[in-house]
Amino acid sequence: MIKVLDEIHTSHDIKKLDPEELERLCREIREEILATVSKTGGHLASNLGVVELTTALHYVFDFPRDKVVWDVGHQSYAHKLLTGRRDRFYTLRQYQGISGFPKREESPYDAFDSGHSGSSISSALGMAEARRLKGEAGRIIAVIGDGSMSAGLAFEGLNQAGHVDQDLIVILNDNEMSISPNVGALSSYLNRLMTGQFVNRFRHDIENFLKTLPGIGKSVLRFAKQAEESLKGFFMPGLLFEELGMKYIGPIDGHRLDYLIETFQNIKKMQGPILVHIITKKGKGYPPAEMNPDRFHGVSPFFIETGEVKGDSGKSPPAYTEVFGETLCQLAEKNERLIAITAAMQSGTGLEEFARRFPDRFYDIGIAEQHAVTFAAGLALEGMKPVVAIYSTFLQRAYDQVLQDVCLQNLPVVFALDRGGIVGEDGPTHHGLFDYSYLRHIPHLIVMVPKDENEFQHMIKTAIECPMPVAFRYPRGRGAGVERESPLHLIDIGKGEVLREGQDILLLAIGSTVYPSLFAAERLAEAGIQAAVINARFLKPLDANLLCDWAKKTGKVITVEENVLQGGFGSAVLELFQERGLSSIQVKRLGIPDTFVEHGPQALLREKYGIDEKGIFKGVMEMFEEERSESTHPSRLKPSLNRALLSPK
Ligand SMILES: Cc1ncc(C[n+]2csc(CCOP(=O)(O)OP(=O)(O)O)c2C)c(N)n1
Repeated sequence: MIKVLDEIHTSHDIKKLDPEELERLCREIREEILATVSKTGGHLASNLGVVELTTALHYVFDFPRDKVVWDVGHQSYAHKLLTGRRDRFYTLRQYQGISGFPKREESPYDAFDSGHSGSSISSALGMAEARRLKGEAGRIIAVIGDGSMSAGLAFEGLNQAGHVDQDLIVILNDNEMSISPNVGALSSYLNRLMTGQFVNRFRHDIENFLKTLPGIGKSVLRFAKQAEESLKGFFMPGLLFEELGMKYIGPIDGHRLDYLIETFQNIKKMQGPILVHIITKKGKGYPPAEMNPDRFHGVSPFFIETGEVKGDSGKSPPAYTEVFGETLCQLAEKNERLIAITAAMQSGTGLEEFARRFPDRFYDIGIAEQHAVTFAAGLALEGMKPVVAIYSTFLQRAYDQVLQDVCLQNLPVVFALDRGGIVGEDGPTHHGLFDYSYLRHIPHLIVMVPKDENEFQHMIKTAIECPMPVAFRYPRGRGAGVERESPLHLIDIGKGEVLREGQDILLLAIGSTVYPSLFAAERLAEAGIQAAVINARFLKPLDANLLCDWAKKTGKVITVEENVLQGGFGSAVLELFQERGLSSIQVKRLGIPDTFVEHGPQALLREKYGIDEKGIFKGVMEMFEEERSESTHPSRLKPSLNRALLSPK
């Protein structure tokens, strides 16, 4: 049987479908997403939850003249399937394939590049304002989840949207989930709207209260009953949004295509800022994802029949995230002041066990990274030891709080930066390639980077016991497979380690580039080049004496880092050499050039950017070749000879 989806090449083709065909289309989209994500991995549950919403939007609105901005963008797969990318959908998240997030360069239907939560309302409002200023028509729609709505940025957008009274449609996709169940006051508020219990509970509480008042209680209660209708009116669903200046519509069943279409057709004719509250189920249509939406939020390739992840033998070395979670629990047993904070990434940062064992000392504060950091500052000020566990890419949002609220006051907050470096298939919005550069220059802050899981656990202990702000940064993926020593011990702050001696060149590595540098050094030895290898361990403070002594011994240095070169580890080494009068040392820096790194497998991208064993080997060989060719170049000949060559005959 021919699929309806086969006939959809642009958004306009959907408009020709009848209700029965639209329902079939939704089923086919779900099948296609499930079949693809089971092979490629990706954000399954969120996408299955918005199939009807996406279909209804494309049926009613005229994209790309109208625009839809997907918040985070992890739920845009159905949108991609309906906008001419079905043929390439099998390449989802693959190197040079379709991105897992909206990308303007990929399609004119992708209105805004996203990946981080909470930006949709602000960007959509900006577009709507621009349309007004240019006198152009077209509706702008922001689709935002209840989790992302807790981001400060989303509130900042709402605040302006209600105020400027601009035509803007905000669709609040409420599935009661962030990655884990959603938390916070906004989430409880939405919950009450959904169940309708808000009005009832409020009335019940008031009645009980009034009955307790001697004498006057009963008459007030009578009055209150008369006023019940107006009370109800006052506590109408959506009051919060109405107060912010939005027209509130909902809650609407987000899996009823007919309701959605009718609602969108109506609001298309309305003006001003409108908030449509829809209720959806994360993972809709695939029972394993419906039952475990957090496990299927972002998932590796899996077997559709069982939901089991493919190729996970469980025998590999532990992931850094696991080592972090385990070590933190171990330390928390002995330190009652140790507190863990996550911004809606409880499982992603390995804190599930901590949350279970130390519920009083665990805070999931929602998608609110800025708040996480300043909240930690307050805790530290009162003598607690807060650990903010956060992905490197998401701490970008809280740069000012790290600087202003923590480091300026030298407060002993610990930043556990997971997913540092290249993260792989999530791509440019998620690579943690900027943290060396955005942390290195902040006074008081110590920055550590482990080479393996053993060093990592000792670093965690070191950070917890340090009376200053400390960040440690570790990669996505598994450790090196080394033994983890017990008991944990402290690492000397600012001390690197020489892992290999050699007189020809110094390889200065940090974090994930240490082992590849060691392996490259072994290959170089076979080629007759003796390379020394130093594990810097500390990005800040650098082990200045050790680095300079060895640089003087070899005269040649290659720095290797999984970070952008601008302002990173290599830059720090160059600054050090300049300060110490070692400018004559030949330095080559390997790292990420001035670009945003695309999505693709970690190993492939590390190879592409020359920071794996092969790239380091090549970098050294080129340095020696350049030197050889330079030593025979005319400009390198003795000045007198050089002048003679240049002087006219
Ligand atoms: C600033 C930021 N912090 C954290 C994340 C990680 N993250 C991706 S999706 C998500 C949950 C979003 O929940 P919601 O908006 O309700 O969408 P749903 O997945 O439930 O559809 C989180 C925490 C992010 N993308 N951006």
